[in-house]
Amino acid sequence: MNIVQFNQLSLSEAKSAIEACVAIESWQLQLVAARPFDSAAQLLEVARGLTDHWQQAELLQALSAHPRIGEKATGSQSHATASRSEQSAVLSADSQIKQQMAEGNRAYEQQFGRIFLIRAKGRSPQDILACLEQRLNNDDITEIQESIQQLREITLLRLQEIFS
Ligand code: 2AL
Repeated sequence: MNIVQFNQLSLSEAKSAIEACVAIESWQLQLVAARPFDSAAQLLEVARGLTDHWQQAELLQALSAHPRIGEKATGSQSHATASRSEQSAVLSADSQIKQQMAEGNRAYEQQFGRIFLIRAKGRSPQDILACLEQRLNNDDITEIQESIQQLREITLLRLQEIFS
């Protein structure tokens, strides 16, 4: 989609166009309300600014739409399609790495009470596993901030993809 088309959509059409980026309705509504944009670059800058205040509540909302790392999202909704594409390297990794990831996910969820989130695009399965093991050493506050940063990266990459 180009930015002129996005500017001209109705509110609900524009919200639908970007809702796969992140399951935080306030972010979707604020971004749509900030139209018109002069360029895709300006849209991305505004979109990034709207993530600045994200805290634990926003993280928990967004996690509901993310499969575990190493688990294939099901369905044809656009966020599931995006997830399958981001996780394609992980989903085709060898069974030993997948097994280690499943164990890491279990340890992470036991420790923090929510799922492990990482921007998978551009990372190898080995990198992801190393990050998972390293992040198990974080305290909860550090780990919330780290997860929010990963969520920002996923969100903005998805947005960039829509307007590329
Ligand atoms: C995901 C996902 O679905 N896409 C991505 O980059 N990371 N999931 C996750 N648990 O980290």
